[in-house]
Amino acid sequence: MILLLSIVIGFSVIAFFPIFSDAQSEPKTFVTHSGAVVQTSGEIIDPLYTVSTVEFDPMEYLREFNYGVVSKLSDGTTLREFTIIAEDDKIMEVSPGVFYNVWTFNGTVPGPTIRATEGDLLRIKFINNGSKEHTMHFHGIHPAGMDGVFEPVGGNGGQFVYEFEAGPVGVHPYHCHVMPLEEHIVHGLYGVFIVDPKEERPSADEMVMVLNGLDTDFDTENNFYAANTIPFYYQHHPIQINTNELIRVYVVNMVEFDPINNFHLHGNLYKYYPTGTDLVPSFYTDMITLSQTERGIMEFEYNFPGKYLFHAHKVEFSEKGWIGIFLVNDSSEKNNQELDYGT
Ligand SMILES: [Cu+2]
Repeated sequence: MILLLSIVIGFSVIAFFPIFSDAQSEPKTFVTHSGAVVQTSGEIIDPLYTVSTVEFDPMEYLREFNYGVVSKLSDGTTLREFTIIAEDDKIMEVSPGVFYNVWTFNGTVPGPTIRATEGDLLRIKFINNGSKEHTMHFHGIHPAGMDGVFEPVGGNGGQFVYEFEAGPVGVHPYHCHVMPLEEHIVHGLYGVFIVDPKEERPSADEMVMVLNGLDTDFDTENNFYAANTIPFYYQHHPIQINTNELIRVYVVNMVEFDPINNFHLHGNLYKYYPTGTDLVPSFYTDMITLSQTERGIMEFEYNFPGKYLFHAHKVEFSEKGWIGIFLVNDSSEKNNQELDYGT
């Protein structure tokens, strides 16, 4: 009996040794599903329940463009400087009661929309405050050493400066390119990079939609889908636009695990510029299908006011969150109202 007991104790010590061996590290606070606050200095493989949370407002993200700190070089070139900080220990409540460990660029998923004009010089100071190695890999044209693949940036403050000329014109993704790549992308290390043509596109109400999926149980299948991270957000908070006003949507598909995604617009058709590299549209359609990191620019305007859905026509995706509404306000009515108020 004593022998058996000592075997059991011995086994327990071996089994739990990895936890106790880390006991000298800082205690961390976690919140369980029932709301209990737990402290442990043990190793947490995936810190789902840390109290360090991030907030994300899809309505703010939608029309927010980061042009960087702008200056001129002696040869007249525009220099745009950005600071991007990666972290990988935060959680976000992506849907009521659903907490997800997000890995972020500048605290959000997606990261900031970086915007420049073709030919500008971009200087991006990348700081990795995560615990794992991360990088920034931009789609587009740049030297090999700026590709963010073979230059992993160490965690806990590692730094790298990416410097390259903005190009080609279009809409491109950027994302971390550290292996396992799927893991680094699905946790949220991606964002949009817009390169404007030197001769500006016509003025429009512009917005960015990143189509993404959330694998909240880590089984390499998405449990939720969204435009801009929060499932059903734009259905509950319709995007307000005006009749007879040009709308330009920069759309990027970052869904992993599923081979395709798509974008269907109701009550209208849009001009579609694949990758945004051409100034002449390739299609006039109400439906595009996108594979991983495929992207483009959509342009349309509504003549009739009212509520119009937009969603994945892969219905499973729309039923799991990738659906929204454009609330089209009658711009002539608005003008009339303004006139009425004035008299
Ligand atoms: Cu990474």
